[in-house]
Parts: sequence; C-alpha cells; structure tokens
Amino acid sequence: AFVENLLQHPTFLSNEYHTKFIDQTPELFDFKARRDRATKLLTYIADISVNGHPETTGRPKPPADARPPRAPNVRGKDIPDGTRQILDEKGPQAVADWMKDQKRLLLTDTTMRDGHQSLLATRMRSVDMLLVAPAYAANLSQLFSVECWGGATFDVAYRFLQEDPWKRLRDLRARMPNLMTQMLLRASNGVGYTNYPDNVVESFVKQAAESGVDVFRVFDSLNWVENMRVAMDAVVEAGKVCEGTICYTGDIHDPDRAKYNLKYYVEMGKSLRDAGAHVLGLKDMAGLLKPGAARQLITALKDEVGLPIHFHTHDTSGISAATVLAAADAGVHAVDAAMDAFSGGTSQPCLGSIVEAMRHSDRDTGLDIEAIREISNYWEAVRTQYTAFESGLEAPASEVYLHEMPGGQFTNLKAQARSLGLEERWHEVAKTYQDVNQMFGDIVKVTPSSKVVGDMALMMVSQGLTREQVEDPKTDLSFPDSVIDMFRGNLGQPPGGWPDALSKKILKGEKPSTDRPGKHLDPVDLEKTRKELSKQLEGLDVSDEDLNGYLMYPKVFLDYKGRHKDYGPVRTLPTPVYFYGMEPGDETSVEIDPGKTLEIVCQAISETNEEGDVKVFFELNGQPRVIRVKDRH
Ligand code: BTN
Ligand code: 3PY
Ligand code: ZN
Repeated sequence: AFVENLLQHPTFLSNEYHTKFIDQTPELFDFKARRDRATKLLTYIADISVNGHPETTGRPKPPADARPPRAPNVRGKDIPDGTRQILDEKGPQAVADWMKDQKRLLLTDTTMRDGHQSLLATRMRSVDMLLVAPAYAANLSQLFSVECWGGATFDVAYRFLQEDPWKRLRDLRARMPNLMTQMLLRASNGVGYTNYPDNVVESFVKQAAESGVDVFRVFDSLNWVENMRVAMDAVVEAGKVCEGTICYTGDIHDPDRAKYNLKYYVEMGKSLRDAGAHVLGLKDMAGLLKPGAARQLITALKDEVGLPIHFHTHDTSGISAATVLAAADAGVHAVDAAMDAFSGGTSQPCLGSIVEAMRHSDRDTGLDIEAIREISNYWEAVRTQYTAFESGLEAPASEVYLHEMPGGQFTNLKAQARSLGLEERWHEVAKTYQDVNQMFGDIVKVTPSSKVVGDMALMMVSQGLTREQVEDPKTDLSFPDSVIDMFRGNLGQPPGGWPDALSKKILKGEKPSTDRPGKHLDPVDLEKTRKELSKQLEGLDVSDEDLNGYLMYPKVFLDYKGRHKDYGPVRTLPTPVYFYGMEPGDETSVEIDPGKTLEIVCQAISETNEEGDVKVFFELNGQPRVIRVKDRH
C-alpha cells in the first residue's frame, strides 16, 4: 500500500520527487493509520465472535431471518426549512412566539432518546440513527424537534456502546440541518446522578449547545426551581431554547395527594417563566396524567403562565394517547410521541396514530403519514436487532398508578430485581416502591430521585423489611448510600422538606443541608483538569468535548478511552456485528472514514489451541488477515 500511495502521488508522478519528499508528505503514511484501525476492528470482531459480547450473552437473540433495516428515500432535491431556521435566524424567543401562533399540534419525535431509553435500556447505537436522519430532515421537516440526546443516552454511549456521545450529536446535527435537536438535561445533575459544581454544569451546557443541541428540556428531580437556575441561565446564555420543565406526579384530582394540586403546578410554572424559560415543559415521566386532569391542567397553565406548553408522557398505562388528545383539545402547543415501532408500553404514545387522529381537524399536524410509515418501517427492522434488550413487558399496566415509576426506570429496576433474584416478587417491589415514596414524604420520582427510591425498595424487599420497621426509631438499620446522600440534602429540597423523624434516623443526628447543593461545591479548575487528563491519556490532546465527558463521568470516560485504544472506532460496525461478531461465511462493509470502506469477510475460526488462543481468518479488502484472540470461556 505504501508503494502504491507513493507511485500515485502527484508529486511523484510529476517528477518532483526528491529524498525529503517521503518525510515531508505525511499522507503517505495514512495507510498505516488506516491499517492499524482495520487491525483494531478485526481484533474486536474476532474477540466478539469467539467470546460473545458481555451485553448480549445469555439474552434472547434476533431471529436469523431478520430483515436488515433500509432507510427510506429522501424526497425532493432541497431540504425544506424547518424550526431550526427560525432559531438560527431569529433566536429562541421567536421560536416560542411562533409556537403560540401555530394552529396545528406540533410534534417532537422521541425515538432516538426516550423511545429506546424506555424500551431497549437505552442501547440504540448511533449508526442506526444516522442512517435514517436524512429521511427525517427531508420527509418530516414539519416536526417541532427531534429528541435525540441527553438523559441516559450520554453515559450508556460511553459505557455500553463504546461510542462518543458528542460525535453522535454532531453527526445527527449535520444530517438534520433543518430540525431542532432536543436534549433532556437533569439541571444541576447534568446527565448524571449527582449534583455537579456550577461551572461544570455551565461548561456542559455550553458544549452541548456548540456541538448541536437546540432545545434543552431542563428539569429537577425534586421539582426545586432554585436548583434549576444555573442550567437554565446557561441555556439562555447560549442562545438556545430553554424549556423549563415541571415534573408531574400524583393526581391533581385526588384529595389525598393535595401536595401536588393544580395550584402547586401553576405556581411552579410561573416560577419557571420568571426564571427565564422560553417554553414550559410538562413532563409526565411515569404517565400518570389522566385525560380529564390534562384538560384542566393544560388550560390552567396556558391561562396563568402564558408560555407555550410542550407535553411529554409515557404509555405504561395504555391510555396516554387519550391524555394527549385531551391536552390537544385544551390547546397544548406541542407534544412528544415516538415513531410507531418505538411507541407504546413504557415509551411514548404512537406518533402516526396521533397524526391520524388530528387529521381533518383544526389541529392537523401537517406531517406526511406515508413518510411516517416508511420511517417506522425502518425502525421496526432496527428494533429487531436489539432483541437482547427487550423487557418482555407485554401489556398495559394500571399498576403504574400505584408505583409511579418513570418509564425510563421501569425496565431497569426490573432488571436489577432480576439480578437480585427478586423477579418473581416484582409486584412486591412495585408495592414497596410506593411505600418508600410515602415514607419519603411523597416526592417527585425521576432521575436521580427515582433511583434512590428504587434502591431503598430493593433493599427492603431483599431484606424482608416493612415500612413500620424502617420507620421505627428503635430498630437499627444501615441505609443505602444514595438514601443517606439524598437526606443530607445533596439532591436539593422537596416541597415541604424531608420527613423529620426518618431524616433523624437516616442521618443519625447529622444536620442536613437545606441550601442549594451547588452552593457548597467548589468550582473545578477546567484547564488544570484538562492537563491532568491529558497526562492520564499518555499525552493525547483533550478536546472540550472529552473534557466535559470526563467531568460528568470520570471513570466511565477513562474506561471508554482505554477500550478505544484497543478496538478503535467500533461505532461504525453494523449492529449485528457489534453485538454478535461474525461467523464463517459472513461478509460486512464498514465505513471507517467518509468514502473509506472496509470489506470484511470472515472465512474460518480455528479450534482453541493449547495456549487458549483462537485464530480468526478474515479477508480484508481481498487480502487475507489472521487475528489471534484469547478464548475466555
Ligand atoms: C462493554 O460492554 O464493555 C463495551 C463494549 C466493548 C466490549 C469489549 S468486547 C471485547 C472485550 N471483552 C469484554 O468483555 N469487553 C471488551
Ligand atoms: C432521564 O433523566 O433520563 C429521564 O428519562 C427522566 O425521565
Ligand atoms: Zn420520558
């Protein structure tokens, strides 16, 4: 390859070749970098083929005759303008004003974030999103936004998918230049489970805006507006759309849950408006808002807050579409839905059906139903590749009104219960989750507060503890760290504060803080951290994106970088190859750079020899290559 590169180089061809030419022409060595990357990828494929992928081992496999996903054709020659152009040309307030002027019901597609977070444990890989993104831009340019980043997708990308979440964002942004991208941000908890120093939150928001986020849905896991200001200010400062968000819990019609009544939500909406929100988000993370309540709540928020309203719910109960239609009737401006093949159950209601329900009404969405069917058909084939991550939830469950678990947590907690041998006792876990909520004073349950409630519930069920025993000041107990941390005040304050007696028992006399957690966290020295990180990475340049990833998840980031050194850019592998490797006779193509494709054939896999090694025989772009890997069985 070196000689070929040399012989074809224009300088060489034009007889200007001299002895320094090779040293001064580094692109001749590109083939070496490419060869290394190819070797790394082959090593990854060989390892997975021999040892399996840790994430899919022991889980159900996709059917052998699964249809490969094929992205729909893009319509028209030019990409039509969309909401992104309004934001770029006129700014975030103009987007909010425009929303209020629309008669039609605006829609956000959540498939690439909450859809797979709630159905497939967040495991969807970037390649599967990038292939269909151009069809969204060309064929569904009337969408309000595409939710495709944040929430749990950030750490799962590094942790389980061996990809850079920032690159996903940049790539999606480039392929959907007319649609606003949307992310879910846990305010001071960033995209993590703990409160970060203010300057880390600010730096993260700034970077997310630069890398391509247009709409930031900002919420706090205890609905504490005080703890949302740093993140909201940073979004406004970046010139992006700040969707200050109310998390809905309880039932505004239930006199026993008066803590979360209509007045509570209207007051919170006003506080978010006064804190600078351009749009008011109403986030029903568990899918508890009933149709009648939605009508009343949306009407009140519209009248009394005055911001355009964006409603988000989950279909765990099976009746979320009725709630969406009631909200639409009450004049909600935008709603979230997932593309049909990724809708229902713990995910969002069905996008195509909402579009159909609105058709020929004065709130017709203007979206092309055929384009929706084509895209959903693509997602259907994608979903089949992730069979290993399906939850097995078969039917709607009114039990959600008992436990109030967020859609994104439900399947996770079930998996955690399974790993503790408690799967048979799931309904007990659900009931205990509700007890814990009452014991904690009836709180909002959404990441990270929902995880704390889940930790406590699992501990109680596995140790056979009742609520009475936990609350009894005379029985000694050691509480999960996350519970102690939350009662110390490190996630902030719930409305009405923490229950006194339980707090005393958990904190064993230590005085809790009622200040905003960020007030007591020293700012991080960003440039010093960058230098230290570079040293840890053997002198590698640390980009702003890397730095912000490291600040959110230091260990997860470093583990990712370590694997990246060994395996290279595995994000470009097709999903079946990534999760299952190859068998003799399989062929695949992998684009490692724009226009640079590796054609890989797996020809044979040897027996394991006495040293425990296996040889995997490949053909790489027609050339034979043998990779030796350890059999770790
Ligand atoms: C992960 O799940 O840890 C991320 C994906 C990379 C996994 C690679 S595959 C070969 C090697 N064996 C493992 O168990 N992990 C790495
Ligand atoms: C997240 O924070 O990831 C959520 O989806 C909360 O609903
Ligand atoms: Zn959600």
